[in-house]
Amino acid sequence: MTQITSVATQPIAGQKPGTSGLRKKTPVFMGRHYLENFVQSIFDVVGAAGKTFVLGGDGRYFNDRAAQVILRMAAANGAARMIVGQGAILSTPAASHLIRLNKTDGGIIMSASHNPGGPEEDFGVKFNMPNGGPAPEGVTEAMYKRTTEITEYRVLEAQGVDLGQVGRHQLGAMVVDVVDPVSDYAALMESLFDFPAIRAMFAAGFRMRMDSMCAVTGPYAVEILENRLGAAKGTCVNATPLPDFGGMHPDPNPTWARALMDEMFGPDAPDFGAASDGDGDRNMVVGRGIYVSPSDSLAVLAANAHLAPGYRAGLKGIARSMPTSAAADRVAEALGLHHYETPTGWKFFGNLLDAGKATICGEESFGTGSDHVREKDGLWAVLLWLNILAVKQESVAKILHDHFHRYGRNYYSRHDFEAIDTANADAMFADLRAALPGLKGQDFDGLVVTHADDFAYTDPVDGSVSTKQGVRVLFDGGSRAVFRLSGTGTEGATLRLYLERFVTGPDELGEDPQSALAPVIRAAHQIARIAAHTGRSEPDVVT
Ligand code: VG1
Ligand code: CO
Repeated sequence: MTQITSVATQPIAGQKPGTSGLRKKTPVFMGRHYLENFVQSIFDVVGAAGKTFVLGGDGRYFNDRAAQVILRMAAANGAARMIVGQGAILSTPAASHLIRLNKTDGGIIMSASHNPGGPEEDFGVKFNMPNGGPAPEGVTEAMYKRTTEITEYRVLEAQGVDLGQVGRHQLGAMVVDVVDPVSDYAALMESLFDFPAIRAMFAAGFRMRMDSMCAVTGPYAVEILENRLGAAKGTCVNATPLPDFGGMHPDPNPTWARALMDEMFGPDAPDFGAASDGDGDRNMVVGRGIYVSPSDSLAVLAANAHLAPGYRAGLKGIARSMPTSAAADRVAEALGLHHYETPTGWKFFGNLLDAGKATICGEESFGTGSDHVREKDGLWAVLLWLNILAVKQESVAKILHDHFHRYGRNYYSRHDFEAIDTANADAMFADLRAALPGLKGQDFDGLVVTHADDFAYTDPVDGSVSTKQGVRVLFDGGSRAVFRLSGTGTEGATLRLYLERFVTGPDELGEDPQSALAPVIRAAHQIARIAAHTGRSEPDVVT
């Protein structure tokens, strides 16, 4: 007999979801009642009785044990059925797809995404809605409020379910369906892209390197790229998900995906390179000898999406997060489409996608996706690039070059200053916000401020308002600096400084972004007095 136990608990401070779910150091998550309090708060807000949820994670340390706890709590809270990826594995986009495909009541994803994993690193939990997208702010706020009042949680006294075994299991009165994490997702990709054309390109000798960074996309990449599309064996590297991501930082950018960058800029570089993050929603793409910035990737994908069968009818609109460069806006304007500017975080795209206002969305942080799911999707972006390359029969370098000549170039870079003392970061933003009204008209190193504000967003679908989403300073000539504090870190504060400068062309299209942006970088440092507040004058990570 299985029995439901109510366990007395007390609120634990700080269980406030950030940009994407609740992320903490793994030992914090493994602490007494920590996971349980948060999961019970999720169920208290969304209700579990009689419902069906999807459950999976990126395979990081504690993923397997957390899954068993969540299952026993779901059963105790009266859930009817859980759909779980085999081994408790699901990439974030695959989870989003399963939520939609099975018309479930939502899903729980165990991931701290691009944050490192391991006993001393990070863990995370987020809830996705029945539309497959991350819970909006109103819902995560309610969950947080619940964590501040919680007095008990419910758990089923039972042995764990064998999650290694695909098929139907029973946990108390609840059904647990363990599913292959890859097959439904792979079928979705096959429905969107011209697999025969991509297969023909590989068969003709096209070479690629896909670096899964020992995180969740390995099995997906091997099945889709090597097995279904015929890419050479060994195309996929670091393709086995490991609990500590092999000690790597599973964040696909030029700093953390160094080995891929070296390969792509080396003497015998493949035609195309890509990497993805911990939970598989981010992507970095690289051509032979050329890096594609995420903002440019979004613009190129939007401009060429019609070459893929899933987007042949054209796009309904294009959305980007505010700090993302305006390169995609220029494509939207050329195509006569609406474009939208949202706060950082994929949850803000959900309503636009549901309402049919946007088809393609993107963020500067290596995230691109479309209305096929309600999350950003790393492999989707890689496959759309492959589809475009297969149809155009041109190199990545040529495609980018032509794109810049047609639309102009938005030079772009993000500078991250990590692990800043939180009080110092807060003081810097307080000063910056106080200075905003007086900035207009001021000259910083030859750049004159035309507009400065704290970005606020009114959702065009449900009218909800999100304030304090990043400080923007616009300069004459179309340059821009944006300041934000990260909402995904687990240690101190991280300042994100986003820099942009537009050049129409045809001259000056081939500069190094850091030198093209040098005046904007200097102005940004002066305006926010970064060194005075943080003691830092150089960023830790440049993307
Ligand atoms: C970062 C990125 C943001 C992204 C978020 C989640 O947030 O800037 O664009 O949506 O991570 O991505 P922040 O608050 O640290 O800037 V993931 O792949 O970590 O789910
Ligand atoms: Co991610």
